[in-house]
Amino acid sequence: SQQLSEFGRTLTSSCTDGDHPKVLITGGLGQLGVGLAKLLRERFGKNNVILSDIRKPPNHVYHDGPFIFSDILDFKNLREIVVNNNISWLVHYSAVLSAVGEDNVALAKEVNITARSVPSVRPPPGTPHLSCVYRDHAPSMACPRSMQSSWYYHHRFGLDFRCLRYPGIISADSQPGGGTTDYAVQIFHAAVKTGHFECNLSNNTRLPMMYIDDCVRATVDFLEAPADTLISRTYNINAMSFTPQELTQEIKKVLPDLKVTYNVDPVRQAIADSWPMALEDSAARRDWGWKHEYDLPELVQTMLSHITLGNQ
Ligand code: AKB
Repeated sequence: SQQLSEFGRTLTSSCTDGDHPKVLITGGLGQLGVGLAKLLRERFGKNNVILSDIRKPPNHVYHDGPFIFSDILDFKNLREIVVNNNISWLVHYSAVLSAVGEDNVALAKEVNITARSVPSVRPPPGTPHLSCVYRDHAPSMACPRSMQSSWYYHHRFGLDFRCLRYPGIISADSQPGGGTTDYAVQIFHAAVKTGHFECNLSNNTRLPMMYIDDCVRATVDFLEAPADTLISRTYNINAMSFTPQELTQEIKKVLPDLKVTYNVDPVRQAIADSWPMALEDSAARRDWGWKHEYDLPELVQTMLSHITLGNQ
């Protein structure tokens, strides 16, 4: 055990920058990872936040900070990355989103369930303070199976496991891929570019949603919340709920000529119909002070000004 703690100390002194955590974000090139990395790098320094993904990143990602090409399904490699980089916070954003998951159930199971079970993330010897934060990929109210083994490792080995269940996340400069809530991002781009949008959910489908800045801020607050304030390890967060029709009406206040037609995708519609219309997040508000800042009008103003400016 002395050898192990020596090993831990060596890594600690050579790999951390002061008291900052060393963070690995898997699935880091997706809709959420780049935004989270930006905020964490401002706080902890660029080299203390590593992105990993199974895609080759655009060049600017290399300039923004460290990137590792890695397949989340290669558990041995993931453990090597954690140990070799003295990772103390693992943010697990790798996910196959809902609609793509329906098309490829085997892959969705591997990525969303197997890869999240702890053998891949259990703290290896010498990194006893590993924290894991998972993005739960489907806003179901049930505790997903993928979290159960993390609970076990929390109780058995003290793994500081935390899970945040997000609603559909809406962002201007990064695109979701293969989700059921994607329409709520695509409509803004279509509204600005062509003035016409064909929606793949029915006009009265109500789903929970959040602007990305709220999502990133919530995630950092949750990561930093003292462990003794967390009565649970799994929290929902929510900001607003709306239907395609309500979103359209709000966008039309700024772009009155927007025309929305409906061509319902049965797969996405069935998924949406199985989800709750809102996520109950009173526990997050009570235990670690979660509070959203963006409601529907604020979201629409912000999205349209980002997209319009980006197109100039
Ligand atoms: C999806 O639509 O799959 C995701 C989600 C769970 O909200 N955006």
